[in-house]
Amino acid sequence: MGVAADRRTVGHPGVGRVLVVIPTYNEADNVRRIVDRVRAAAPAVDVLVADDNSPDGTGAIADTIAGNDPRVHVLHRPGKEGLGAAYLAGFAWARRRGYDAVVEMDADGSHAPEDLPALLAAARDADVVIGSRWTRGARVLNWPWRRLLLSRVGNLYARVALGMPVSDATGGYRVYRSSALDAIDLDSVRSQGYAFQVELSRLAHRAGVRIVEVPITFAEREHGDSKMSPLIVAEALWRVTRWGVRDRRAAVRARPAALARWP
Ligand SMILES: Nc1nc2c(ncn2[C@@H]2O[C@H](COP(=O)(O)OP(=O)(O)OP(=O)(O)O)[C@@H](O)[C@H]2O)c(=O)[nH]1
Ligand SMILES: [Mg+2]
Repeated sequence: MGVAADRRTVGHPGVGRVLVVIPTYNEADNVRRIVDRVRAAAPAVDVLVADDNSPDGTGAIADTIAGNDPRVHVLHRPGKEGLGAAYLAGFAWARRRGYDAVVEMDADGSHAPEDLPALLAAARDADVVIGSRWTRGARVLNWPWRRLLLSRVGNLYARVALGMPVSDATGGYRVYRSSALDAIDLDSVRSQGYAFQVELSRLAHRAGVRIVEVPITFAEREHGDSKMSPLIVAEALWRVTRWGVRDRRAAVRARPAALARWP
């Protein structure tokens, strides 16, 4: 059976074998809930919990779940290295096993697994699908105004600085088809926090792959503690500014050649 036929008949219709990567650090109160919801919402997808040796025992809980469900897997990492590193390890895990698409999803319930079928439906005709909080039809529930403001301003800045037509470049609920991962040089990625999502958006945009956004219902976490920190915000601000400056310099350098060809 050829790859195209596989994609129609194996895994998620039109997308193929899908791995949902869920990075965890101290998500003992959330990991079982989120995995159960994913399995109920999209029974044909596999799940990989990428745990950074959480002191609260999240990894052991994930092992128990995986022991009872062949579609659930656990990647144990030695220590806390940040969201970006956990995702890169999860992507590599997926590619070694020939998955056709990977999904990024937080463990804390902010990304509703019930929205996953809509994201995967959009992935039939796209290389990257971004679950967006800031597109028509999206909803953000129970977020304090400071977080709303940070996300709106951060996304506006990223869009203007990087010239990307993406409304939620910092959002972490996404589908990457293997076509997108092939087009992006993942080895060059150094970002850790929100910057990781922006960097992958930027690389996908520059690679010219098809990016679509789908409205999601985003909810504030109910259990456990946030890992968001001023350092994570500062990293995103610094990196976006640096990429923006670098892109503008490159555009200016390219201009004389363009003028020489004119008219
Ligand atoms: N493996 C791993 N996962 C992490 C790390 N940091 C955060 N995570 C996970 O990444 C996801 C997002 O982290 P959150 O703490 O929810 O960050 P956030 O969504 O920006 O912040 P809140 O909105 O306040 O929850 C969660 O599933 C975390 O457990 C890390 O260093 N390693
Ligand atoms: Mg969160």
